[in-house]
Amino acid sequence: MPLDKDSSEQIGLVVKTHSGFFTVQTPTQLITCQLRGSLKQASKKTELCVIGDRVQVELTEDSTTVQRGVITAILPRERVLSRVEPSAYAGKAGEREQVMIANLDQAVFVFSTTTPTPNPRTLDRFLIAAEKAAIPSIIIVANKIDLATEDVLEMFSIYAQIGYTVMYVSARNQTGTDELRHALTDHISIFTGPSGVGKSSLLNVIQPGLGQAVGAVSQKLTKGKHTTVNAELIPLEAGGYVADTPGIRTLSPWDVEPMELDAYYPEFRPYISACSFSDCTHFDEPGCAVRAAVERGEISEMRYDSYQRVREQLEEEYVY
Ligand SMILES: Nc1nc2c(ncn2[C@@H]2O[C@H](COP(=O)(O)OP(=O)(O)OP(=O)(O)O)[C@@H](O)[C@H]2O)c(=O)[nH]1
Ligand SMILES: [Mg+2]
Ligand SMILES: [Zn+2]
Repeated sequence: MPLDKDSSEQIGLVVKTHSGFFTVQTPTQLITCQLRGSLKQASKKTELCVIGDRVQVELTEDSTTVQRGVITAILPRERVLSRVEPSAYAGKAGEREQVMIANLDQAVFVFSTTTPTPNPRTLDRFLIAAEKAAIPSIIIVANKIDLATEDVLEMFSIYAQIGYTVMYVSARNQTGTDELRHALTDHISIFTGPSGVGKSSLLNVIQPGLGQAVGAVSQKLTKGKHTTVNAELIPLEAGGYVADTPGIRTLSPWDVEPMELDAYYPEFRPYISACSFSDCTHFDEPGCAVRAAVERGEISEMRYDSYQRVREQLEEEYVY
């Protein structure tokens, strides 16, 4: 009996990408796929297909070991988390969007209390990208709590005061890891943050037996060597998926205009409409309610300072 062509078409989830190949999870199997040529030509974007994409797959050859297929269509995305592709063009005309993951509903930004020392301005850039993308759930993870000092805890507490969920955990001591596992269950989350903060270590605790490679921080910092090389969506035993990703040094949020930046600092929002000028930059205009809130201690100086720096950078790069 001839094979019905339609029976070889399946819908699946892209769980891994590696130099032109895509691993697709269908309800019944894992398929190693390439993109149909016409799809590649249709778009000049760098990443046409990323982890989290739901795709239509046509099975090709059937061997006993590997099931292969061709991705014939990428279904519309609900949302994406993007950044400016780190390249020679970043900050210039010709810069490109790098989609880190599609269809996520939770972003988990993992930082460590020390080694490497957390940089709040780096964290703010992650948060801006997540606010811009309207990710329904954002979690800040402060890992290596076993090594924490008072001042670094104070820095993380500023984010809790703003209203972000901050989870204090230790992969080494397994502190807070049950809560983190619970928070991941039934979501599609990205685990991202700088290299060496312990993303893979945490996932190994959350799901024993996972065997994600873990590397020493000294190697990463001196040799710029990331232990995790490819982003990968990991199915959780309790339900849902989490993406382990290679550490990133900095994240420039994609497609944020200077004028809209204040909206991505949630604690500014209640004050913005009270500024005397509707297009207030909150730098030095008279009657600025945001600056007044900073002076009264209702907005943290650290966050206001970060806002100013990011805004200055956006103004430099923005073409009016
Ligand atoms: N003290 C302490 N060390 C930790 C903890 N979690 C991870 N580490 C160590 O931090 C180092 C980096 O851990 P990884 O899990 O490889 O970090 P990563 O964020 O996945 O790094 P990349 O894959 O390079 O992005 C390893 O030496 C871990 O043993 C923790 O809770 N406490
Ligand atoms: Mg890793
Ligand atoms: Zn203002």
